[in-house]
Amino acid sequence: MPDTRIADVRVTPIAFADPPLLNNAGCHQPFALRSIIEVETGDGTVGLGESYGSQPVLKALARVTPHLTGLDVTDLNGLAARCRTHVTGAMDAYTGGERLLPRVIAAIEVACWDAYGKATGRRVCDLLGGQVRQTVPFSAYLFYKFGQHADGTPPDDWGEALTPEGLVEQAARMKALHGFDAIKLKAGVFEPEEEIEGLRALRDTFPEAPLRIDPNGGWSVETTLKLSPQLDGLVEYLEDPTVGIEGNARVQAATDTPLATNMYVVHESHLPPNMARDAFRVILSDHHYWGGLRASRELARICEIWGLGLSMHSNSHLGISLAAMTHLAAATPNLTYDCDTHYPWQSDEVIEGGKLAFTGGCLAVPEGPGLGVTLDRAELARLHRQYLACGITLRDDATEMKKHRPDWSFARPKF
Ligand code: GKR
Ligand code: MG
Repeated sequence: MPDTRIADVRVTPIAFADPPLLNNAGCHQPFALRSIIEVETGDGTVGLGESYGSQPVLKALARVTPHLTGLDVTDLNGLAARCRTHVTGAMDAYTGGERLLPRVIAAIEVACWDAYGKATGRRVCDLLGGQVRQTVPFSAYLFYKFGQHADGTPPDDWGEALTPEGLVEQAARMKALHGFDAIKLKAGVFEPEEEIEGLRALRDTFPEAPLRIDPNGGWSVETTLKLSPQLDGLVEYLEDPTVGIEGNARVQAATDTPLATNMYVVHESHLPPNMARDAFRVILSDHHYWGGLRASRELARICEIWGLGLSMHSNSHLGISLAAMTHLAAATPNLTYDCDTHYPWQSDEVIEGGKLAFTGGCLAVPEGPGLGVTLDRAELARLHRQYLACGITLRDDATEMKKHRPDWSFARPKF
């Protein structure tokens, strides 16, 4: 029997290059932050996790990790209890307004699953209940974007995309490179009519592609009610058009197009009010903030019972997160839409063998035990140096946007 008790937990903050992508909150900074988690067991097995890299999450992880020694990697209840004890005090420090505890549990939990899989020769999707699909479909995630960062960093090779033509070009490239079927447009940036014009251009060019639009709560209820007839039949779902459960319930009552969310149903406490108000009919789950892979499987079951659609949200991320998302999706029977991923926007990588490759818009479950990926230690060290050098410790899209457009100001809803 392998010794699967935790002997050591290491957390390494990293920064990787990120293009100037636009959203309702502003513009992406030149570097995005992540943390790489290594859980080492008594027999020397190392399990991997990838999570947020902002200061509050790093601080909370630093509080918890010294207290995990001796815990079995299969004892997820024990992990949650220890995190609960040690994260509470740090919560006040988390200014993002997001819940820290499920993020911290998730960060370590994924590495525990990987360690257990590696120690026993099992894949994580098998441990999660068994593989129900050979490959996992992902969507082309389009962003309006500037051609270059404000700091003068050399331009990326995607170029500027601020018009319908720019979006079509971006989608064509994304499809040619990765074969994605569904297309998601990150919106809430320009006047909604302009963004819908972009969607129509995508529809004209890709008549078969399922489309989605995500203004991140950037539209008022009134604006959304006015525009939603134009979206009926054009999009497969409308993602977080306006703010909050109440506002979105008003929109959902007026349209047959399902509303989806990764903003307002992000914790179990949001599920009952969502069901009571029939606000969102699709949950875009994310194991990084739902408390990990086990909690995400439970969420999937809840969605199945209550007749909610289910797919996956993403943030800027690297290959360990993508591998975890793929194992989870492969073991989730009721995945009803193609998953989101920012992965094509990232050129840096922290796993051996470089970037994972999509085929026909889908990713096969990485081969091998656990998550099926291993750390490229030289790249980890380089991205950690990049973290130390870049000086970014918190994601701040608003400040970044003001460097490009000094008159810009944040508002949600904005239009
Ligand atoms: O990367 O700019 C972005 C996205 O807007 C991200 O922050 C969102 O969390 O992808 C996400 C979403 O679907 O809302
Ligand atoms: Mg979203």
